[in-house]
Amino acid sequence: MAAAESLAAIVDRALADIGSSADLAVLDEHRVRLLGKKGLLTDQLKTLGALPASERPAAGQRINEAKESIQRALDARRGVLEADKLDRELSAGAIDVSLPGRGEETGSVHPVTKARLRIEAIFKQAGFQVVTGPEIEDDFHNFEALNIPADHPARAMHDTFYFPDGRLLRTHTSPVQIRAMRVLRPPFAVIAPGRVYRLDSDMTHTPMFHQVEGIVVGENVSLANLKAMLTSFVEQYFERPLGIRLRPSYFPFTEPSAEVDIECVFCSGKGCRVCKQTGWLEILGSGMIHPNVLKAVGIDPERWQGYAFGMGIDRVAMLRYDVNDLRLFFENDVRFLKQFP
Ligand code: 2U9
Repeated sequence: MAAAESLAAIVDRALADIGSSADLAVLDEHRVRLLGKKGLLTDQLKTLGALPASERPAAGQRINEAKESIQRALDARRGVLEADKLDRELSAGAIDVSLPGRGEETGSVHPVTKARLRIEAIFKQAGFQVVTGPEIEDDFHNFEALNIPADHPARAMHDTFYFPDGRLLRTHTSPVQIRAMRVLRPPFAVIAPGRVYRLDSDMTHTPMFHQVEGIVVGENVSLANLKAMLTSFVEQYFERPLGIRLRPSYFPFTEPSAEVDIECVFCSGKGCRVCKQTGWLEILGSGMIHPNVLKAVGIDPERWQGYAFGMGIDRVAMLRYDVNDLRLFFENDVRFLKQFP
C-alpha cells in the first residue's frame, strides 16, 4: 500500500503544481516532469515489474488513472492559460476603429468623362437614347453608308488609320448611328458618344479624341427643330443662355449642312484672344441627314426626315473647364487631373 500512497501524494502535488502554473512554459515543464519519458509517472510504471504478478493489474490501473487525472488537469489549465494569453494580446493590440484612416487618396472623374456624362444627361432628359458601337469598323459603316464612296475627296479629310485587312479605326461615331438606324424604326432620337481616331497630331489635334453625334428621325423634322434643340443644349451645358448661329457648310452625309457657332464663353461676344476677336466659337457641325444615308439603312426619305449634329467632347470640355491645351487631357499628369475633384 506504500506505493499507492506515494502515488496519491504525487497526484496531489501534481494537481497543486498544475493549478498554480502561472504561464504555459511552466505548465509544460510540469507536463514533462510528470508524464514525459523520464517523468514521475513513467517511473511508477517501471516499479510494476517488482510487484507480484497478482498485484500488477490493479497497480497498473491505478497508475493509468493517476496519469489520466494529471492529463485532464494539464488540459484544463492549458485552456485557461491560453485564453488569458489571447485576452492579453488582444487588449495590447487593440484597434481604435474610430481613428481616421491612413489617407487613401480618392480619385476623380476625368474632365472629358465629366463633359461626356454631362452631355449624355442633357440629351437623355430630352428623350434621346445613348448608343455605343465598335471602335474597329468596316468601310461600309464608316464611309459607304454615309454617302462617302471610295473616290470621295472627304475620305482624305478623315486621315484614316487602316488595318492590313481593310478594316479601320472609326474616324467618327456616325457608324454607330448607321448600326442603330438599321435596327430602330422611326421616329427615334439617338446620340452616339465615344472615341474616334484620325492620323493627326498638333496643338489642337490628337490621334484619338472624343465625339458625340446625334440624329433625330421622324416626320416633318426640320432644321428649325435642330436649331431649337442645339440652343437649349448649349444653354444647359454652359448653364447660361448663349447666342448661337448656323453657317452654311458641307458634309457628305448631310444636306443642307451647317457649322454651328456659339457666343464666345470667355468674352460674351465682345472679342478676345480665344475667339480670335470674332466673338464666336465654332463647336458643332450639323445638317439634315442626306437622303442617300436614309436609303442606305432602309428608311424611306420621302416619308422620313432627320437632322444630325456632331461635336468634339474634348473641345467643349476645354471650354467648360477652362483648359487651354488639348494635350493636357491625354498626358494623365496627376497634378492636372487633381484640379477636377
Ligand atoms: C448619320 C448621319 C449624319 C453627324 C454630323 C457633323 C456634322 C460634324 C464634326 C464636329 C467636330 C466632327 O468632332 S468633330 O471634328 N462633326 O461636323 N457630324 S453632321 O452626321 C450624321 C451622323 C450620323 C447616320
